[in-house]
Amino acid sequence: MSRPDTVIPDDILAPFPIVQTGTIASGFGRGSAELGIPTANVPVTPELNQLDTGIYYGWCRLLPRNEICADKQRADGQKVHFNHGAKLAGDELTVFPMAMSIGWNPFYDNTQKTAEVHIIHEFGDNFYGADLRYAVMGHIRPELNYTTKEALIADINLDIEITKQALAKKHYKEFKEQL
Ligand code: RBF
Ligand code: MG
Repeated sequence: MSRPDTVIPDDILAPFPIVQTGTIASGFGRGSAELGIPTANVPVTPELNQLDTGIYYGWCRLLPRNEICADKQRADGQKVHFNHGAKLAGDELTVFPMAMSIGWNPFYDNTQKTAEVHIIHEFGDNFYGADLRYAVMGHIRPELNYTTKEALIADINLDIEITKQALAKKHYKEFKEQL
């Protein structure tokens, strides 16, 4: 299947917005290391499960959790430091646009459904274990498989551009203030 065009509606259409809060877990470590596109992995809630698997745009805000820092291990043994967002400061605590993937990552053949948020901002530090409050505002495209990593990266970059364009529209901008 090739990538279908994204239609950005002139209003916020049901079932959107879907507003959720979830604690950020560590994923496979592929987003940053392999793709250069870090993602915050959040729980697949029943509300997300009702959506078709695919790529979505929306708003999000990081909420530090008052918890003791701890190291956790990934499935591959790699250590991950959970600071629960203690290093976040200033504008890092404001609302950002996000491009979100919900599904099975066909390019990687995952056996578990995941929900991953790429926050469109460059952060100074990691924030594993922080909470993420987010609003899914609209649909971009279905999940696709790719023959190369570069093709996947190119499509994610296009998703990021579509997200910025969509959220610049009045009806979405207005919602930003509510998150
Ligand atoms: N993985 C896929 O296998 N197919 C996709 O079409 C796909 N689209 C994505 C779009 C966005 C905006 C993001 C953030 C991720 C996407 N991914 C996709 C998931 C990607 O493979 C995953 O983030 C990394 O493997 C890290 O877990
Ligand atoms: Mg991730």
